[in-house]
Amino acid sequence: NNKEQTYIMVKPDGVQRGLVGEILSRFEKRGFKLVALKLATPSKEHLEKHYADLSDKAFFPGLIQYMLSGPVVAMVWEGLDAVKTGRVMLGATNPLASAPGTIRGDYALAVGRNICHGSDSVESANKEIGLWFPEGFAQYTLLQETMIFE
Ligand code: DAT
Ligand code: MG
Repeated sequence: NNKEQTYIMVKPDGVQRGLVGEILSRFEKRGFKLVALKLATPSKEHLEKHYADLSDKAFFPGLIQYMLSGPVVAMVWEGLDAVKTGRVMLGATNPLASAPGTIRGDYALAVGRNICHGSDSVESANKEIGLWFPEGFAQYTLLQETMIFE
């Protein structure tokens, strides 16, 4: 089956605005399994690795500065099509284009303050999970799994 893991992060603005519980709750209620979670204060070098693909963009320094402005909540969610569905739940990168009902479409306005991050492919999910959770994480069975997955 297409059970995947995706890296989801509440950015500093999401933490400051008290949206951690709301974002967690949306993934929980959708039926995804929480497999890793921590509050983190990453270094500049760590964030530059996370956003390495964007290093030649004009907004890159501002992006790194914003990401350094406070703690983030790092998490890994597992379930059917978790990468693509996670992106749908976040909404478009620019909140002005995010549909209402998505996290960004409900809570954000500016592309440089868009509250949350989600992996854009299975390949980048694996890379990001390795970067943010080098310690690994425990596996467990979600007891309600037979009610969520066929
Ligand atoms: P996403 O976060 O939806 O995967 P991305 O990987 O293209 O989007 O960019 C990473 C982050 O960089 C994005 O969440 C916000 C910021 N960003 C992207 N495009 C931007 C732009 N044109 N101006 C300012 N910040 C931008
Ligand atoms: Mg991205």
